[in-house]
Amino acid sequence: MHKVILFVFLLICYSGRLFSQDFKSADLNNSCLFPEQNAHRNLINLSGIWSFNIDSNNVGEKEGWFNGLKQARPIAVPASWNDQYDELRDYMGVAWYEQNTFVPKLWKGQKIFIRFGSANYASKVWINGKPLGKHEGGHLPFSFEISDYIKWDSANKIVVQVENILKLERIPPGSIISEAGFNNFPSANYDFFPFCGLQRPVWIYSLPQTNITDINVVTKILSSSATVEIKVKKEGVATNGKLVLTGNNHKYEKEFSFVGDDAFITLDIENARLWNTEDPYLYDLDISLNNKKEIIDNYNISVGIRTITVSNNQLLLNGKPIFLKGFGKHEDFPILGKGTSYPVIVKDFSLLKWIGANSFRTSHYPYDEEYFNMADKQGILIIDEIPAVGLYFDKNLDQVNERKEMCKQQIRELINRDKNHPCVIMWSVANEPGLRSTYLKKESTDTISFNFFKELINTAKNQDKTRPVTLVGAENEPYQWFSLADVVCINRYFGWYTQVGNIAEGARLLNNELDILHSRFNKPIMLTEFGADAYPGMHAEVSDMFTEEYQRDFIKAYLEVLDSKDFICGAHVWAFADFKTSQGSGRFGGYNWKGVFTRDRKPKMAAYFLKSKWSKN
Ligand code: BDP
Repeated sequence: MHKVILFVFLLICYSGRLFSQDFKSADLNNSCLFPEQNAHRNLINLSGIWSFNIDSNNVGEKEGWFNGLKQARPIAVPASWNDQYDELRDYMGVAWYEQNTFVPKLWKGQKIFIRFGSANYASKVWINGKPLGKHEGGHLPFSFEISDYIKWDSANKIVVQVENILKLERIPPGSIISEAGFNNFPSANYDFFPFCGLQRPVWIYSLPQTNITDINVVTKILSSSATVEIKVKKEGVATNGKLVLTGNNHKYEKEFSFVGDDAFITLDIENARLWNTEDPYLYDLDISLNNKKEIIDNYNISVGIRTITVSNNQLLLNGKPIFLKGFGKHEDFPILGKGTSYPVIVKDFSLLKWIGANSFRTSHYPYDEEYFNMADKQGILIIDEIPAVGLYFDKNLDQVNERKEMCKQQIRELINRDKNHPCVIMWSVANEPGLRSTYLKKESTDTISFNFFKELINTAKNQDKTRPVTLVGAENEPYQWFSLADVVCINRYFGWYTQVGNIAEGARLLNNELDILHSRFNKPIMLTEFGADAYPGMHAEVSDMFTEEYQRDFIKAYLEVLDSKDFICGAHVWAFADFKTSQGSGRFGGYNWKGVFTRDRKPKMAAYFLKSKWSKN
């Protein structure tokens, strides 16, 4: 009898193992550098039409869909799945993608990886039926090594499970009930549509066995010269390397040796040509590894020599005060949803230049890496934000902690990805966090939220000692959080959500509050959001809410207040363009109409007003 029980027990354990596959979380060290094609490295871009199926009952894993989708329809990658088929618009569950591709035999013997620009929100990846790993968080890249799984004589089957179940403990939090201010569908605690899927390009790339795994560049400016400090990390047998920095009619060459896997090199640059918004000059840095005089790997990056600091109520670029003129934006466009689109990126930068802006915030999540390459080249400054929008504190401390750990993971991944871009001038660890009313504000709650943000800001500062860190605050939320930030960033809508229809009263309240914040913190203050909805083409002789005139007058009145204070370091209008939201009674047609450009990038009256103002100064 005992033997029978033991047998049944073992059978159950074994069949359980058949279904439970081992998924390791993606290793951050695999995605430090954007894949590059050169004499030693190779690249295949898997953008195109993939196969797709939704799995609303979540049976795919049990039924072995990772071996290939039996039923599927075409879907574009990169793009959100939501607007590619009508019935997918509001689908937030589990879905599967499949692509089959050869890997050239010439790549044999190299280290081969697959890299996802992002997968929103959580994903698992298989190749040729074998589990590779998993990743959580919807807007940052992750990679897995696939060298040992590749078939060289037939196509390789790549299958990805992506799910975007809106959950309270996620970043950003979904599925929240109206008490936090939102009552919308699909239900999310933030004001943009929860677009999902494989929204960024997917790459297969190769590296030599001995390769450069990471580069960290820090630039410093001395009185008449500058230094470029470079840390190179490698794996494999190389003991030496060489770097060449070229620019401004000079070439700086230096050979270096590794201590362990790291090498630190400092270059002194005489008469450095500094990177700034007027002259975004980029030097070219070429790093190579060599083995007995033969080059075995190299990597090329652009270097902008610049510093960004905060002092005396001002934000300083290269030691000189800079005023940030620009917008909060979204990755959002018809049909693509949040999918990467190079034409839209190019168009947005051309409009930023047209209007005279010098900056934007990646509200409310990290954008595609091409935004950063463009901004480096065009001298546009970026406040780089993790997807911590709609954070809230209530009595469920387990959920609060889960959100905190996910925020920290996203800070680490964000800085890992964007650290070498001169355009990135500040990290933002949250947008408009709030205390819920059920969470008794007088209790220990303030300590909990304060420590939460302290930990996030320290995480950013420990990883990057060269940039300011901030969090963006909403109306009526605790001021004490700002004591942790280098720049006080606030979003204000007096004259829109409150003091409705009364721009003058809104501007008066703004004026008063700015003075209070200044005397309390004595730090530079930035208005990271202010604006009004304008339905394109709606006009009135006396400006009424929702008309283009009201939006223009609102922005004008706010800018007048900001101009009158010398401690303001920036004004970002909300928003750059109209964007899709969940449905709600405050979101006419399922859109936020606060764009100064329409969703298809046509200027409203406010855009012409801003152009006339910003192009002048
Ligand atoms: C702010 C949010 C932003 C919203 C905006 C608005 O930061 O995401 O879209 O308000 O309501 O609260 O238009």
